[in-house]
Amino acid sequence: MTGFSLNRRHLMISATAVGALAFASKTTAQTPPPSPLRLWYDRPADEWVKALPVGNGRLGGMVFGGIAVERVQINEDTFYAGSPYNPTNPKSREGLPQVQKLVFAGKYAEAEKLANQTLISQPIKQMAYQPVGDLIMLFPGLDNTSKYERSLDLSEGIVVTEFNAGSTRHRREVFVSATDQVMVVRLSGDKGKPVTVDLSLSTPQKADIETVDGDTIVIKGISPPQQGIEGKLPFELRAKIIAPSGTLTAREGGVYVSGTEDVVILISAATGYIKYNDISGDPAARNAEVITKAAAKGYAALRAGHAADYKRLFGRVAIDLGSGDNAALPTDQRIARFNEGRDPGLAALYVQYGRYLLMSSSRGSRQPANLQGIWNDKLNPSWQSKWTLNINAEMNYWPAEACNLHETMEPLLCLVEDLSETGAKLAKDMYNAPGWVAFNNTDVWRVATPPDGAVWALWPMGGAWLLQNLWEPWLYNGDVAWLKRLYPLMKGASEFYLATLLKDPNTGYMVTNPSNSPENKHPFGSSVCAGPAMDNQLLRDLFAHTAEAAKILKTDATLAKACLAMRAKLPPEKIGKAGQLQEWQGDWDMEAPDIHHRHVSHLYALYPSDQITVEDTPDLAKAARKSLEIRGDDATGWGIGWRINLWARLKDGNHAHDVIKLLLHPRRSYPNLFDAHPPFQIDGNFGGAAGIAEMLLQTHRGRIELLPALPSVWPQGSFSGLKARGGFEVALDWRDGQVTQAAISSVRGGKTRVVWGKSALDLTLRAGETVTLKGQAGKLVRA
Ligand code: FUC
Repeated sequence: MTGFSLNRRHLMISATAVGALAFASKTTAQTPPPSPLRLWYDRPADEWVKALPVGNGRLGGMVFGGIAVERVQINEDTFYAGSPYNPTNPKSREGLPQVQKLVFAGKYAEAEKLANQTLISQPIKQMAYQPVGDLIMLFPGLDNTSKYERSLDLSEGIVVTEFNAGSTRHRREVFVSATDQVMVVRLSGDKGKPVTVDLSLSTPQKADIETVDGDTIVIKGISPPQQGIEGKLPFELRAKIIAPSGTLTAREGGVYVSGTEDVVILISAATGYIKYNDISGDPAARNAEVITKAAAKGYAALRAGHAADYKRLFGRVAIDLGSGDNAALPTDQRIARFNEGRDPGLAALYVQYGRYLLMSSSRGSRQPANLQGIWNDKLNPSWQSKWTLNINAEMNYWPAEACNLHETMEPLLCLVEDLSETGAKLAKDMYNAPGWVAFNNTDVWRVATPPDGAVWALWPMGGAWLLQNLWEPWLYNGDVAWLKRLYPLMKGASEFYLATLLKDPNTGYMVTNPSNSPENKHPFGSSVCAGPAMDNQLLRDLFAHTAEAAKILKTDATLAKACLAMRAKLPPEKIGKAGQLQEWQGDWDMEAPDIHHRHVSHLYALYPSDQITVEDTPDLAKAARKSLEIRGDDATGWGIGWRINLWARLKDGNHAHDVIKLLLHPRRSYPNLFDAHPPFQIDGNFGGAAGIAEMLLQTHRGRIELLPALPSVWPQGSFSGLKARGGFEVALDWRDGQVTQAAISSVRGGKTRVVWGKSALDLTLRAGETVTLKGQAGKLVRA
């Protein structure tokens, strides 16, 4: 056994060298037939945002597809800087009433200043998500390469790199199995041609590297310190090399393999994280167990297990929006040319890629998809690559139910369960209130306090919004076990707001104070305010849902009554002087410093909530449309993603498609189709995927509306497997913009109204029943 330490500088240098070498070999492309479910490229990735992601919800990889030098960058979803900590500002109990007084007196800038001193977290920043390391593969003697192609096949969940070198066709596969919790890399040459490769692991972390048993490379370390919080979380990355017909030569931190027909590398990463307040796990034992079991299973069984599990989830949905001339191009070129209008299939691929990313970054663990899903190569990623709760974490889950991936919701529920514990302590310490509260951000240590600065983070509604997300699975699936788990969290949040809402001396309504309309400055030198429209909308949902859940579960009648009574005292929506939906209690929108702000928080009522609809509240819908027009279409990636959903809810498919064109553009989509905030932030992928689905099917308010916002550029197409609230699934075909056939299946039996344009049909279905409808002269009829 050999063991030695590498310092961070060494490892950084080796990673840079890898980047430079990836392009060393010359390539010629071969053009594969277009496939609606493939991302593919004719050259290796020379940047991280060109590499292709793999993941099982917990363990993630970015595959570069290099020829002479290949790199798989690796993440594990619990690996964050620091260790358990509580950053509650010790002055918060004392500062809060003073800040509240200043806000009600209209002294907003003073309130913000005092809040920064007394309410904002210490340390001010939260802990950053960390990369674990890299698998580096050096292949000597690969000259004269041709017919290069690397791809991610979404129907299989596998990244494949293939090319010819001399007379050998090389094939490299990477996937991460959720069944076996292991990353699998297989390197092979065709016709039994031998493969030679020098394998090593590296890490940008301070760590020890050793090679054990002649075939296993191990990196061990602890999380880095940050913001004065000590790094204490142990991590381990382990790779076992299996090459039965070859020779393995072990060296410090690496293994040289020669003369083998194929090499399989099994990779596992783990940390000591068990819960936000418990890091006593043993990553080495976990990795050893995973790898021993995987090795005993063998490559063929691992791949078959992955395929079966992956297809069970991914295969539920199909979407066809038509094909076009550009569909056969490599994916980066499709993005660059999407605005030519000759590639409707790329929008369908965007939905399916969103589904792929969600199932690859949110399952089998307590960590939901963070700002980058699970993929991050930086020690100091933007916004710490954690969870921002004033849009980003919620947006990640917009496609989860509609696009038939309920399993991905579980980690979000776990996060909120944790936050209800840390947030209960904060409610007590800061407000002396019952229940729980979470502000604008959280990290793996489940911090609930407001970080960064009051202008961004002094928004006590993070929990309320997350609970709206978690209410959706109940609406879609009607699973009482889910509701029973959710209800105590809703109850705790409601109790907090019942105890802390204040009577606004200026209006008499009950309001949050202090708060902000996420990150948007009003005209009075701050964002800090009382009772912004979004808070009232969130509270209307929370109180109504809590009361409804209490009724269903036959419990807490008094609390339910109190919720509904408080709901009636919240400020109503107001229409301002420009005809817009007011963002604040005062008619301040048109004087705000940035009327094109990326956040559209006051439009929460239109989407994701259904408090405003074109049918039921037409005046408010008109005002929301005005607000959206004033804001404009262009924004950050997620800002665009939200706007697609909003235009879909306004039933304006052509406008929604104009916004899609902004997203499917190199400004907002990297070559690997990752969303560009910029920088990479995954929320836009999920918001965009949900928005496209929302254009095809809307299912709020007891209706299933077919093609509610179909743009003229998708005259024909089909989908199947999209879910409808109430426990239904929908399949649909359309031609010339007209429904040809629709199939509505009920999972648990129930009533619904199916709507297409002005035509509607009321249906009552038995559990397991499918009703087929067709479109006839603009009307829906039973087939
Ligand atoms: C919110 C947004 C930013 C960014 C950050 C992670 O603060 O306002 O645009 O997405 O989250």
